Amino acid sequence: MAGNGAGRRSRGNGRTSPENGSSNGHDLIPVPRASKVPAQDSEFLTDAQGHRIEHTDDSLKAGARGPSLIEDFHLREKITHFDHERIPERVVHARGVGVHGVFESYGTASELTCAAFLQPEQTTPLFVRFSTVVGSRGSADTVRDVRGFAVKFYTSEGVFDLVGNNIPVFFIRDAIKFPDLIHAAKPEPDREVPQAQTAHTTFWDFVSLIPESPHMLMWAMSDRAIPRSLRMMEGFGVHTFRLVNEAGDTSLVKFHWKPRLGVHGLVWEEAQTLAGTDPDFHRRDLYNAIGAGAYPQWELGVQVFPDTADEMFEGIDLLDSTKLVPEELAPVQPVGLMTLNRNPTNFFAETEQVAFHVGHVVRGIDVTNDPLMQGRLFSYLDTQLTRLGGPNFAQIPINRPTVPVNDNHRDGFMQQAVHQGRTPYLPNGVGGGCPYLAPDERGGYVHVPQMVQGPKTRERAPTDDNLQAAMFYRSLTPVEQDHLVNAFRFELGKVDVPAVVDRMLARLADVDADLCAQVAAGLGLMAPAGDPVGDAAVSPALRMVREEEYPTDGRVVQVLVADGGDAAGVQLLRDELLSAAVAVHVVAPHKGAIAGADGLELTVDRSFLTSCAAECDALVVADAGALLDDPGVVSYVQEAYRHHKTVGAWGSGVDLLRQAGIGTDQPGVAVSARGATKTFAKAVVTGLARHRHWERAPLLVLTAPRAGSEQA
Ligand code: HDE
Repeated sequence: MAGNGAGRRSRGNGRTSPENGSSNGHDLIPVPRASKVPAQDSEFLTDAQGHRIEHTDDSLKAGARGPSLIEDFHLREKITHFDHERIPERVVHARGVGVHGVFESYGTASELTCAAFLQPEQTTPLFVRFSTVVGSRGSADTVRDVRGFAVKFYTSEGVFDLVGNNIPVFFIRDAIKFPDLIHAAKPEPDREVPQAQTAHTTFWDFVSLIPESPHMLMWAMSDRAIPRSLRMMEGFGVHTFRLVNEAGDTSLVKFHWKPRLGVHGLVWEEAQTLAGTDPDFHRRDLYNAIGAGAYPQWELGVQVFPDTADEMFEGIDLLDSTKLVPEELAPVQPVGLMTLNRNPTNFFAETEQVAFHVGHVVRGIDVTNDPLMQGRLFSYLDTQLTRLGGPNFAQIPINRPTVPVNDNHRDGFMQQAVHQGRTPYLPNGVGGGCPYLAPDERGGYVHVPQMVQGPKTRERAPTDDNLQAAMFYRSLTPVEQDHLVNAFRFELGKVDVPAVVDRMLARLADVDADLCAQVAAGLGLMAPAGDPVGDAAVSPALRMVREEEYPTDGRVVQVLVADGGDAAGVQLLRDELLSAAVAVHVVAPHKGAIAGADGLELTVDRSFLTSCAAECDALVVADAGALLDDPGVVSYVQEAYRHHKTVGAWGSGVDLLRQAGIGTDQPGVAVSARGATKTFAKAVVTGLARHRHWERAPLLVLTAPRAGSEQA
């Protein structure tokens, strides 16, 4: 017997629930077929009505050459269903990839919240969908964009969705501006270009007119917006949430996901190359890593703030989603571990149909008054009605809670349940008062009774919009700043209305004078004099580039080799790297297999035609004379080196490095005089653990004269 609280005793009115099920519950009478959606359980091909089909290659025709007959019900059903296979893509975050996983609670949040899944020793299944924001469903993975980081926890108290991004702040402070922002960022409506890009006039026109945008723009122009892998991104709940514990005490928190593999970006040139050579780069990377057992992990953590009447912390407005709280002021306290460990078996059923909603919260977690969050609370439910064709999307398998449901909702398009009984309403007497209301102590959701009052107004709270933008820029390492400057140059370089560029430079001048001067120099313009932020605190936690070593799980090493090369050496290297959870791709002039000098055959994973250096984290040139003659291979190796990757070689491979102008004494360059030894493999792994060797790149700083300065 399922659902409906059958067998539970109600509190309060003293009535017991009906022994044989309620008069209004789900599936109380066994319904053999209706509760099981027919899909693929016949050994014979059938039509949707279960009729076995004896022929599906030719339509029913009057004679072998037609015409086709309209009475061919199999033809009509097949084509009709095909015609309706697509659903509307998401209006934003259309391109995404989903994966299953599990969350293990450390129990450290139990003082803060009564949410069951955050109590000690709780394990909760979940589904994550990562996404880009601007592009269509078929767009490339590696475009410069914010990444969605949405997690659906199937908790023992119902579904909790943490619908976040990989950037902790947002472009706007009020949901009413969201349609404007997205209209400006999406392809321009007259010609529908460009695809999946913010590098165009209307985006910069809009954001340069929005006072609160500079902080988010810094993040969006940083390498955070071109992640190396979805496995190497932080995640943020962005808004402040309110937690409630069993005693009813509340605190304000911001959620953070910290990846075990560190936070790493591509370099811009790689991102662009990959968009052409492998538009599915991130999707493939995640799928392959999970398939290979290199399960990515993130720690969930919270920054905790006292729930004061003004909802401020250290002068920072906790209801303003364009602000973050530096981790130096409020450290992130770990509360659990997420492991992604299972790829979906059907993209449409799971990744495409999953429906997240900021309003899917569980007892112990409440929303706040942030005007951005409030708008989202409306939007997510609303958008699914169109996208998933009606109000019954919670019955789609990927969206179903794992707990019994008895919602009194009835009917609607695509209703899957065969409801029983006469009383889908409350209160009722005829149905025995079922389903019962759950008081707080039986898990009923209770909103925090926060006092809210104020005049009706369309005002916005006062804030400093440039301070944290300056903090972000000034907190970065020089190499990160350099990338950010170049991103602004690229994006503004694609704007075809000069007044928009001038206005954006003026905005940057109010953030940081050097930043503005460098961007202006790249555009061949004077830097306007602004009113830059004076002293801004610096937050080292905002840096991606750190003096750390990271796990190498799922990293990719390409080994270049040709016929007559040291196949045994490649095999040894591959075994050593595999034991460090590193994937090895053998790249050779042709597909199939190469014959080593030692007579050993080596299977080739990619030819030079089907791979590029942007797809690897490190590159090793094996002892293979034939490669030396190919100038294409020289530039292939140069590209990996130019992108600061670990590069290695042995035997004649070392000559190829020299030919490419790569000094073998440079950081992150591993060469071996004794072939592919274990020590050599170890040096490659050590290099990989650094992600990149930025110290190889001297920065060339180009600065424009400033208006009003002597140079001008
Ligand atoms: Fe979303 N957003 N959003 N958003 N958002 C959607 O919901 C919206 C915002 C985010 O993988 C839509 O199901 C408004 C912030 C993610 O399925 C839609 C506002 C953050 C995803 C919507 C925002 C997000 C969405 C489109 C301004 C980070 C993908 C399809 C207030 C905290 C979820 C859908 C998935 C998707 C509305 C701003 C994250 C239209 C109105 C801020 C990760 O409902």
